[in-house]
Amino acid sequence: MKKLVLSLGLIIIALGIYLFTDYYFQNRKTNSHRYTQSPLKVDIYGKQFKWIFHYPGNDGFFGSTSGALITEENEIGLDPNDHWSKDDIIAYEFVVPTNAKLETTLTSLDLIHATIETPIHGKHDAIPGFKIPMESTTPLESISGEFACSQLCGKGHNDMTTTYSVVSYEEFEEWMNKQLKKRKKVESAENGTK
Ligand SMILES: [Cu+2]
Repeated sequence: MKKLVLSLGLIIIALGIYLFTDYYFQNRKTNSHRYTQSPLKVDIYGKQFKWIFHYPGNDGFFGSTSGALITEENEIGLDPNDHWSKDDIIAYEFVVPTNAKLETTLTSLDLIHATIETPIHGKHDAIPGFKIPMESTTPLESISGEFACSQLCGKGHNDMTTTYSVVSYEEFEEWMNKQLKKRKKVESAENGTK
């Protein structure tokens, strides 16, 4: 009887160690981070002849946008006075971390464009006046490639291409910070000339 209790105890301990290490290494392997839990949101805009990516920044909330605010410099009409816009990022390449829940919307600022299918985003039309929502999960491994327009949209159609990159969470954070610094620099230069 004593032996049975002892071996049962050992089995339970061994099982515990096995489950813990499995959980621990699984977590490390999949590189869990904030966007593993709550989705990273990106609003994607097509415009002759480029792609524009609006990230809500660290606070996770998009600053409001308005057609009335659209200028050559402020292409999506981001409201600089909305406090949610303070850390927003406008990028011209699609960068996401590995193993992230991703929620995107797709729209167009002029006529109909369309994305191509990539490992992070399906093929979809970008239609003016509509924000088409899409959900996906990004790959576990770093990967990059072309993000192009698949709708013949004018004479610059072939130039309407940029890149997508799936990078580690740390690299993604670094990229976000760099983009934000770039934006602040441009804004303070603009304010300086006013
Ligand atoms: Cu296009």
